[in-house]
Amino acid sequence: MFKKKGLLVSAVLSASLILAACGDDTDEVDGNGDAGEEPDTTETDESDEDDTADEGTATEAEYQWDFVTEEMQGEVQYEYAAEFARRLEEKSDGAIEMTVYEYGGLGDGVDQAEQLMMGSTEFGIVSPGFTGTMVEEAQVFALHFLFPDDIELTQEILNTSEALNVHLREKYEEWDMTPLAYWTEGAMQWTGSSPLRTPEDFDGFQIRVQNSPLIINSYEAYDASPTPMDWGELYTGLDQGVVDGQENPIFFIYSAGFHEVQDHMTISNHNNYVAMTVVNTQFYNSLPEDIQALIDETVEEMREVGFALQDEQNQENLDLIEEEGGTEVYTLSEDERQAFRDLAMPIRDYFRENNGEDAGRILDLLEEEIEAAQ
Ligand code: 6CS
Repeated sequence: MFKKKGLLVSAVLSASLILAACGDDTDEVDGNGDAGEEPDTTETDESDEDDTADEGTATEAEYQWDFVTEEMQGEVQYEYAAEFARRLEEKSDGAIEMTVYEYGGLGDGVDQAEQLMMGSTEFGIVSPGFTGTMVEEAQVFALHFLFPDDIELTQEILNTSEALNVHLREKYEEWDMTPLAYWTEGAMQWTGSSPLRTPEDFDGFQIRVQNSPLIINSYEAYDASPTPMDWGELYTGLDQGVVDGQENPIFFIYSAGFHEVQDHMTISNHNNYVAMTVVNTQFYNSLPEDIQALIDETVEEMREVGFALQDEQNQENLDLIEEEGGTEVYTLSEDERQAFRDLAMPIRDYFRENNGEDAGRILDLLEEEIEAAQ
């Protein structure tokens, strides 16, 4: 049976935004921050006090942190964060307790990034597209055909790149967000209400994009009409023809139900969906070194967990889309991809010139690193 998850998500998001509007999420940045919203997993207590528990009451964790994600339970980001929390709680013998939030629990993607920046949440998974109007250089991830098609190699570059892990990290830290890891959620594919095989197919095509100026530029290069929208509204937007199509990794296309309201899916691999594990910078710097070490160790362990999660879900969900049969799946040939690549390449120079003082340095170095890795 088809899930109308997109509709459900819109309702959850609206309800949580009302809750958020009633709450106070301006807590101080400390080792015990709490966004003050209703958690949807483990229980937390508002008290920041240390743990001399009264007789007869359970001992409270010394650190109570929030971890916000942009996806729902069962999806890659949420499962990553839940496993991250479980490992950190175990390593700290219960001194750390984390509350993991699904998408919508603390607002939309842009709200979540802003809360991380302000320190009202400590940890989050952030898609660079939602910080596109803050960290200009982070829009490097919007560039089509930048990373290799080999997704394991792409992950290796994300793990080791100096351009990203040193220079881009510094740019994020100017906004009080420290990306601890960049990781792939899979190659991006297009879905549409009409076939998408040539750049001409994008002429006037209304494609939903995340709110990142360079993603918009990238689709304007194909003469499309890019429309920024949060994904909570996307199912309905596609269903009602507000937009004609969208881009995402396959696992998400299926789990958000977009295939239910799209007749065509194009395996284009035109970009890689990169997510970041982010911690508020001031909060992280305020922690004792042994606690920072536990976090760092968990980040390292989670690299292969995250990769395996997306790999499994992307493969399984492609099979499910094909089995359900309502969406025609078309794989672009290399020649067809080249036509898009030709139009996408000049956007790199646009990025160098328009996306912050370090855009050129970061892209040049990243291109060298990608070249060397191949
Ligand atoms: O398209 C989006 O906005 C959503 N896509 C994914 C793969 N994760 C969350 C994000 O918000």
